[in-house]
Amino acid sequence: MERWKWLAAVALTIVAGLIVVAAPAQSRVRTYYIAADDVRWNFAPSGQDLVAGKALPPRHPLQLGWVYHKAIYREYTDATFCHLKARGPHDAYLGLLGPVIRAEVGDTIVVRFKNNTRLHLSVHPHGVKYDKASEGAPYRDGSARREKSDDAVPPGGVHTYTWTVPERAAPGPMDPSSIVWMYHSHTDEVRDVDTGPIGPIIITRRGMARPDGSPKDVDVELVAMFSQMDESQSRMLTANLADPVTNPHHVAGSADKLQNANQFLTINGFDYGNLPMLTMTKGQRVRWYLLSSMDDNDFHAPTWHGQTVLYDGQRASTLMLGPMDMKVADMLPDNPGVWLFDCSLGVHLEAGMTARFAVLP
Ligand SMILES: [Cu+2]
Repeated sequence: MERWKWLAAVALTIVAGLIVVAAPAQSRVRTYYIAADDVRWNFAPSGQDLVAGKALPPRHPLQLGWVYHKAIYREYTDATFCHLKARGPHDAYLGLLGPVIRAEVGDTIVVRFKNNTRLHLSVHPHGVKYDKASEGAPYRDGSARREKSDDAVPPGGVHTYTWTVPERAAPGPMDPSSIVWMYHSHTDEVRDVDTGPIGPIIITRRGMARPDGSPKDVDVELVAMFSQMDESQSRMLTANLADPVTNPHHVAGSADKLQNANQFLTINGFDYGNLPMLTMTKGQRVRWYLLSSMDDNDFHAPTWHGQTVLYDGQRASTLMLGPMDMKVADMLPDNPGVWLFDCSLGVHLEAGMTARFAVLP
């Protein structure tokens, strides 16, 4: 072999080797089939205050009740959207949150979205990278007509959103091995979230994910969204007023008149301890993903009794969330028992922003 050919062969081998080493271990395309569905949602399905062990507070004369139509994101098994992906008992606590979308850095997330409601809705993510056809938000951004169909998917419509997960969507140097972002409808930003469609995206550091995307160094992951649901601002208010199931007392009035009596301070859509008991075992590595939504009252102070958490390298029992906040706290439960998990803002606490978690021995 001529000397130049031999050198070229060696150089090519080295370059190919470098490409193999530099490539992500196993970049995946993770596809989710998510529909927005109209469901009747009960903020307190037990009919009781399960933390205080007593009846729910009496209904205000202008309060419709505890059940409202909401548009929520639900996961289906495939593109036919015929079969709902059932949530296991361990995931029931996610309540009205949409499916947990997961990815490892380097992956691509594809959301095939179907709108089964009567409203125009979209899917807008935080953190991950998208182009204008996958942003899910209408505004004057100079985008072309063909890049607009993601902005507001009509009733019965479908749209495919594609998001990549570059390093800037990943846990930063001070973050733990995974972090949380949100996705939500953004056709009418504040009122969409009062209507219901919102969910978590969990991104795991490259090399730290199990095949399903969850972080290898965590045993239990819990997502908790602290949210004021203002049903007077919901885009389903008219439907709620008209439905005898959601309006059995025939309440009537404008959104302004109904506002104070129809606001709910919820964790994952549950009030007064109705969030299914969160369960963990002493010594497990537990990661809490804490979210808040975007109403005027969405300042929250999630507080754990009986244990502590590590947040941002600091030990804490209470954190502060502002609107659309997304925080991660790690817990090593060492204290078996049933413990309070609530919002420490007095007015929220009194409005039933309370839940419990159990640490098994
Ligand atoms: Cu609060």
